[in-house]
Amino acid sequence: MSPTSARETILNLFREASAGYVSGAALSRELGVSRSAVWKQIEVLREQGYQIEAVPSRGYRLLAAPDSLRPEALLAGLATARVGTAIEYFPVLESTNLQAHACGEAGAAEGLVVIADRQEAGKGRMGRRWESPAGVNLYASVLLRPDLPPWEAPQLTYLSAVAVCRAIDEVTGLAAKVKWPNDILVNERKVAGLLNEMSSETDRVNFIVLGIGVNLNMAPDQFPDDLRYPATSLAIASEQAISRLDFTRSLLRHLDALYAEWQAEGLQPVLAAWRERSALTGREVKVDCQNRTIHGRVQGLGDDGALLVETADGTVERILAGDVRPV
Ligand code: BT5
Repeated sequence: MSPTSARETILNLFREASAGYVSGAALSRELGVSRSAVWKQIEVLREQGYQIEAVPSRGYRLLAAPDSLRPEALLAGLATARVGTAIEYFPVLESTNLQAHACGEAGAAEGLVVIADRQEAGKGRMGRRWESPAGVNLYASVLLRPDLPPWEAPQLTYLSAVAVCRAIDEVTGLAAKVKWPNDILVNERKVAGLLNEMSSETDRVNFIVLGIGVNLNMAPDQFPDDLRYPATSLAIASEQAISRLDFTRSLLRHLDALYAEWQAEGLQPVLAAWRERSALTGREVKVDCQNRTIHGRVQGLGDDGALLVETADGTVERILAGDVRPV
């Protein structure tokens, strides 16, 4: 058993014991190692910020856990089938998408999740920047290897959008909405952004990286001044601190369930869930496409995921890529 999975098992046993004691003998039996080897891993957990009490006749007891996104904390009791089967955590990365892409090139299995506490060059779409301060938010990239032609890869953006909304609902009770194609809004402000990238052959996807950035505890003074769209964090919107660990575990579970549903039943259930949360349906918008700007009213989402916008002369435009804002 690797030291990381040993610590995952220890945290799992603490979780099962609620606030009770777990004996040193039980730990050494579960881990299949000596009691001094158990103690060594307890010391590592303490260095990571876990407060663990040791009482000679009773064993160990977890008093407080840090809001850590390390694999051992995330994986304990996670029980997902595919998303999060492996987790890599870094205190700092240029971009989790770049790291996950490199892992994909190197042959990593599907389900790998790359997480960073901070990004030095967090990527938005079209070369834009994603503000990624340390200690407050979630920056994650999930590696998937669906059997798919490249032109169908954008389907997975809808899947990650719905998963983020469900995690927001579950953890905060706030009603999260989706703004086509890749923004998640709370109270009309952007709280999360998605950046999905892929590696492909002409007719087959090698792998897809689902990049997910969620503003969890970001404070008002941590946002850049020149935002393209009004932004917020879940802590600002809900007026309470958000556990990064709870949020991330919830997100990985929803992603896992949606990915399984998508593979079994195709895109339509995901699109139905997306449509229910559409922030802009029925509203007047301006859409900036690469070479033109369209004004009109959002009708909804086509079955292929295109945004349908009805212009003043009654034409319905099918938009596959662009930036939308309400007017
Ligand atoms: C996005 O781009 O919304 C996609 C963001 C994806 C970020 C994740 S983090 C994990 C993974 N690894 C990466 O390197 N990236 C992904 P876009 O729609 O282009 O929005 C970018 C614009 O949003 C910027 O130009 C800013 O105006 C604004 N912005 C920057 N940081 C923000 C933040 N933290 N919250 C809200 N808005 C932000």
